[in-house]
Amino acid sequence: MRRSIGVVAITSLIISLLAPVSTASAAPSWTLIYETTTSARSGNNIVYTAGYGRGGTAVTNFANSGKTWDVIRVRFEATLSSTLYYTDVYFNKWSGATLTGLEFPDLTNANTIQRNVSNMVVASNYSGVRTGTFALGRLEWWPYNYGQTAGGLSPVGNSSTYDWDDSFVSGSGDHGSFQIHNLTDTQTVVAWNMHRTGTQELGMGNATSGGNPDWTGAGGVWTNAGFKVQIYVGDSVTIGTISQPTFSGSLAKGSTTTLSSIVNGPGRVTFFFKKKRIAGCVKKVAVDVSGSLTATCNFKPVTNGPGDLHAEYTPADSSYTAATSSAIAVNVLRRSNRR
Ligand SMILES: [Ca+2]
Ligand SMILES: [Ca+2]
Repeated sequence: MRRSIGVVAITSLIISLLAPVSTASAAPSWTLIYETTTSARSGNNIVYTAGYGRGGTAVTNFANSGKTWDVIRVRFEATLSSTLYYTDVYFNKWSGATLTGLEFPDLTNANTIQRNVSNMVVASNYSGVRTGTFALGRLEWWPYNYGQTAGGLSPVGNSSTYDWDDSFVSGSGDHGSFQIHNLTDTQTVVAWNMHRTGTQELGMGNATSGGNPDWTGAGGVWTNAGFKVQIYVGDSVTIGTISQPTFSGSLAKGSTTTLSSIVNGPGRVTFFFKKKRIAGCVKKVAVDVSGSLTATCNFKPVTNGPGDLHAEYTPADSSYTAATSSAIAVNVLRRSNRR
């Protein structure tokens, strides 16, 4: 019996050491920069929540922070049949994107964004929205009137309906479109159209009434009770961390001890003694040990005397930054045991 228990214990240890560590990239850290809870313009202007407007405290503080951003997120909330739903979408920043360019499009800033975006991630509590990660999405954001004809992007939509491929003319009218589409599934994800005073055309997923998938002309199905649209920018890169190396017992010349360090992301660890790489302790893969990504190696000092140990983390991919641990001062004892 004892033997079988031992086998089980060893087997489970091996399994835990070999188990793949989740390498899903960490959730981006988000900063809310713009928000509106008013679905209709006031005059030429989208009405922002105090502090989250154009040139507001939020966007100004973010700009002044010097933080980088590589993802853009839109959260949209509106009501259908007395239930408030949300859809939350993020996608990669495109080259040339600016903070002011992400202001809601209105007749004052004349912002227009008609483009495809990549790596769209969709979350929603409304069943009509397909959730998940999609390779390609499209934004149709402008303050003007628009037509059903294709706008010149690929893939091409239906030129007889208002859908994920329409066209606008700068300066023409003031209907307005703030739409996000999932091109992988050719589905409208969120729509906020008709920004004039009146009944806005709101929706999540493809339109469920009228002949236009993007809710154009289908005002009043979804209502602006609880209406909220937020724009966030985020950084999907996580700062890497690595703990100071630990070991058990005392270090002695000629004796083997196990060094270990914990990192916060997938990758490899190299251990150093007196700032030199330790043989056999180079690029050790961090594995999940009781929930912590831990790298270990055997260290057998060849000389005695004082020195310092530290470790360096090399991430598996660009979603984490490299890191160097603090050093720990140690004193390697003389060979203590008989040979
Ligand atoms: Ca169209
Ligand atoms: Ca459209």
